[in-house]
Amino acid sequence: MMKLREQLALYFVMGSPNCQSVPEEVVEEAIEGGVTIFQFREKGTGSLEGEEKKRLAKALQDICKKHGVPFVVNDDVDLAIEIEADGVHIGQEDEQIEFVRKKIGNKILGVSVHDVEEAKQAEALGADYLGVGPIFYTTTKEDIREVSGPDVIQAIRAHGLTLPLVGIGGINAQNTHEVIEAGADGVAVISAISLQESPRQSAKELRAIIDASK
Ligand code: TZP
Ligand code: MG
Repeated sequence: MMKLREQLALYFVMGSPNCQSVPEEVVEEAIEGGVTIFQFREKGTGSLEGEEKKRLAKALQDICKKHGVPFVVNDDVDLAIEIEADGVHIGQEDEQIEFVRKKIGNKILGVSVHDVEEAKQAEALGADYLGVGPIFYTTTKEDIREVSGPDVIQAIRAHGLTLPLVGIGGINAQNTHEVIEAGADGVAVISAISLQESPRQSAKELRAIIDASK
């Protein structure tokens, strides 16, 4: 199996509100284009709940399994455990890192951080990888903290943190190289894949830039 650091190269994050067409098709195409890890993030206006949410989660998980791509659930630790997801991703406002770790055992645990202090703390508390952002301005998430630019990634690396990490927020084909060059192992994107005319082609382009920037 690939190491987590390598699996984080092109991290596609998505839920049904982020799609213009059928979510299953978007995910399948994106993976065929070169996505290396997927996060189910069912949030925001019109998002599914309960059984409908679970049904979509399982359908997307099946697609990921078929392609050998890790399937991570955002926030919903109980859903992740119930459907035996590969991992969970939590933010600073979600359940405590130590508590989630106890619940999920050795599943992948990703934590969103905004600065060096949060990064240090998440590493110390047992995160497997960090999602750092928002790197650039984005309209995809409403309650974003201050935009940091790729410099925050450089600062985290300069403090000696070696944990695998991805940048997130406003990342696209034009600015991906800056994020990798700052020291990220990969980029996490929503709209740069989900809202493009061809998720497959967009993923393919991003993947080529990432591979060339390393
Ligand atoms: N966390 C920080 S920014 C963001 C999340 C989930 C949204 C990223 O979406 P996009 O479309 O890639 O800017
Ligand atoms: Mg969260």
